[in-house]
Amino acid sequence: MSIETTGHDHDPFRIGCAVDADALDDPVYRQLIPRLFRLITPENAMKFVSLRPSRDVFDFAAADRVMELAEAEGLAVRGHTLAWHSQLSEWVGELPAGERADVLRDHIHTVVGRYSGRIEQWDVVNEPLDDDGAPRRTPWFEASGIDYIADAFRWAHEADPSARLFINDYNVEDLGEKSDAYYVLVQRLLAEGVPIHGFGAQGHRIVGDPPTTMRENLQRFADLGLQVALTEVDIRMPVGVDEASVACVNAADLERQASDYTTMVAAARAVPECTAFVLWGLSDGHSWIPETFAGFGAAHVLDGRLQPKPAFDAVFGEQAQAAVEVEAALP
Ligand code: 9MR
Repeated sequence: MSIETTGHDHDPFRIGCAVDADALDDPVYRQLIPRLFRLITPENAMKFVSLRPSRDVFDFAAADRVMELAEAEGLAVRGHTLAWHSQLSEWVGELPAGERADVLRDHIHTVVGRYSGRIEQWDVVNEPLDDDGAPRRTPWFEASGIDYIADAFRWAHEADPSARLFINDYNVEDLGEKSDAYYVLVQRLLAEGVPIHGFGAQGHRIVGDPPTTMRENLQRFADLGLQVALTEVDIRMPVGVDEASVACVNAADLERQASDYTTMVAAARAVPECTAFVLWGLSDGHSWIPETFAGFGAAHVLDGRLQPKPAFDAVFGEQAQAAVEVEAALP
């Protein structure tokens, strides 16, 4: 499979996946990623808690491993994520609110600066709004109010003027209350001259409930001059166990899942400014879903034995070579 080189502002649509730095020790995992994907997102390695064991210490070991893979294989990287309320080191919450803005500025300058010129897109602020569109009461919000969002983008831009800077959230694929709130927020940030370049819709979905207005929704952000991306796609389904205690799924759900992936890929591809469609993990065996949603799983397009599911063709249909690449990577 040929891997095209990537530029910045006029990227073609790329299919990507989230990479678990620890799993890179597995040669099959390591080999399969560049065979299938042209873009990767570190799943956890660039989160605050991973990088910052204490205020004075930065630990870049896991993040650097993901960058080594990307650079060895010519893959674009989506950095994830700088200002988020989750996976935030406990010591941040213990700081007086007045010191937190300094910590965030230092964090963003150091992390974005370290990888300057090497990370194409950054999820600068992740999940800053609640489902009703109100600002989420995060430790960063408590410290600086809503201005922390603009500040974070400005600091990231100072540290790497070439990176495309995204705001990212879940439940914003379709038109609706939450995506409307983002639309208003992004317009305000742009009017204030804040360097924001992208809107990321995570795309965590449940089978049988595909987005219905995703193209229109993404296009309105694109029409503001932004890139858009599907940043963490998976489509979970109920998972049972058979008499031999083997996990099993309903065949009809696999077909519905393929149809839902088809719907999402088509809507994303229909927006010329959509630069990425990122699957969250490499397979059902590397997915956050079973640990988080009891009774659900099988959200990916590859199963736990790295075998393509019906949804695989929905995503890779235009690359007939993809299934051959999976086969070739298996022992
Ligand atoms: O996939 C990630 C999982 O390994 C972590 O335990 C979890 C902690 O919240 O975060 C997962 O990734 C999240 C992503 O960074 C932001 N959007 C929601 C994702 C699923 O929780």
